[in-house]
Amino acid sequence: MIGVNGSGKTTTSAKLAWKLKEDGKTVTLAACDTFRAAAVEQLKAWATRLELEIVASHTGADSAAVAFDAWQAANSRGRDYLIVDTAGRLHTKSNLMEELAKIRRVLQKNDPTAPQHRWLVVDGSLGSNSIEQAKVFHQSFGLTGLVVTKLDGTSRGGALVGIYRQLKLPIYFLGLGEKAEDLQPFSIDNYVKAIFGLEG
Ligand SMILES: Nc1nc2c(ncn2[C@@H]2O[C@H](COP(=O)(O)OP(=O)(O)OP(=O)(O)O)[C@@H](O)[C@H]2O)c(=O)[nH]1
Ligand SMILES: [Mg+2]
Repeated sequence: MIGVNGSGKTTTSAKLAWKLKEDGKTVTLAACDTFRAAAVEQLKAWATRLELEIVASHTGADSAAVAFDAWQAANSRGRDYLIVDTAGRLHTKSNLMEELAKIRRVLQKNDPTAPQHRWLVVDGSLGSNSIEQAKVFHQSFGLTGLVVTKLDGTSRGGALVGIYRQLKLPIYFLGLGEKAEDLQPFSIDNYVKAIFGLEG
């Protein structure tokens, strides 16, 4: 999970892990935001509340080392998914972008195809600003998809059309609130129906 500060990465990581678990999959979370104070605690709190497995170190630890350990733990326990939460970063800050590349390299040491998905978490209430950010992340990391969050507010959904048209990346999930169950698989049919006020 990657994206700019506050876009919803940590919340989405927890929501997604919970959804997968509800679907009968086994999931490990990796707390790789070792940059922002309290970020590790935030994901740990989700993990405790939702009874999710988590691999975490402390603030200031090497995020790539956490990713490495988490991969090893998930693999040795035979887990289906490893979800890596990362620190919020501006696409213009090259040292932080380099840190993401390092996390990726370290995962690839274990599995050359990892991370199989690179999802950008985008705040859907920010409009065209998020499209520019997404383009840079896409150039750097080859995104495989998007999660668009905060679509429960008043700005509901209009931005999605622009994001979809310009980036041509699949939108996998929508964030529709702050609770675990507020993550909805994206479907164009349901989206169009919602815009017209029809039943999804
Ligand atoms: N209303 C609403 N709030 C959301 C949604 N997703 C996340 N939030 C809230 O947005 C705030 C930031 O969410 P985080 O998950 O911490 O965002 P982040 O990208 O991990 O932030 P950093 O790690 O600081 O970059 C929190 O208060 C979340 O509860 C959503 O879909 N709807
Ligand atoms: Mg976070």
